[in-house]
Amino acid sequence: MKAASLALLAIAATALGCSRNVAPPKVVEITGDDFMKFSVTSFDAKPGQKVIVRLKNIGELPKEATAHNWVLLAKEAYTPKFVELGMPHPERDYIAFEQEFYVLAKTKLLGPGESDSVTFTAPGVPGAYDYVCTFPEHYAGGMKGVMTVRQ
Ligand SMILES: [Cu+2]
Repeated sequence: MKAASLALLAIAATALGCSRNVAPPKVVEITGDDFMKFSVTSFDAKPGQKVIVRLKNIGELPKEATAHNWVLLAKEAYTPKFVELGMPHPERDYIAFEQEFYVLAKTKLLGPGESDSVTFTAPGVPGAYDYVCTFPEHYAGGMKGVMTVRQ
């Protein structure tokens, strides 16, 4: 998303916030590196809050060797199983078809230097929502985090 449209979004949301008491959008900047780590492993959001996650792959390894995405899962998902079932599906960014309904938001799979952002509405139900990188072995290597929804 372009900076100008993001600024407009922020202004619009702020105006909305004044009149309807809705939290302004939350922007979360996350990087992924060649060591299978997200720079942000936890953040909070309010129920129903608009959230913008921007992911950048700051690694240098070629995309075939290491790529990163950011995938937020429903609370009902069993995260290790979700990741495991996705591994045989590079053509689907390592997300199994039958598990896709657990995905609340996701970025593209990114090679070195690439970035992507995703805008979504935080769930209305408070609690802990896992996020992962689905590239094989990255979750096992620690490429994961938690978005906590609370008032
Ligand atoms: Cu990764």
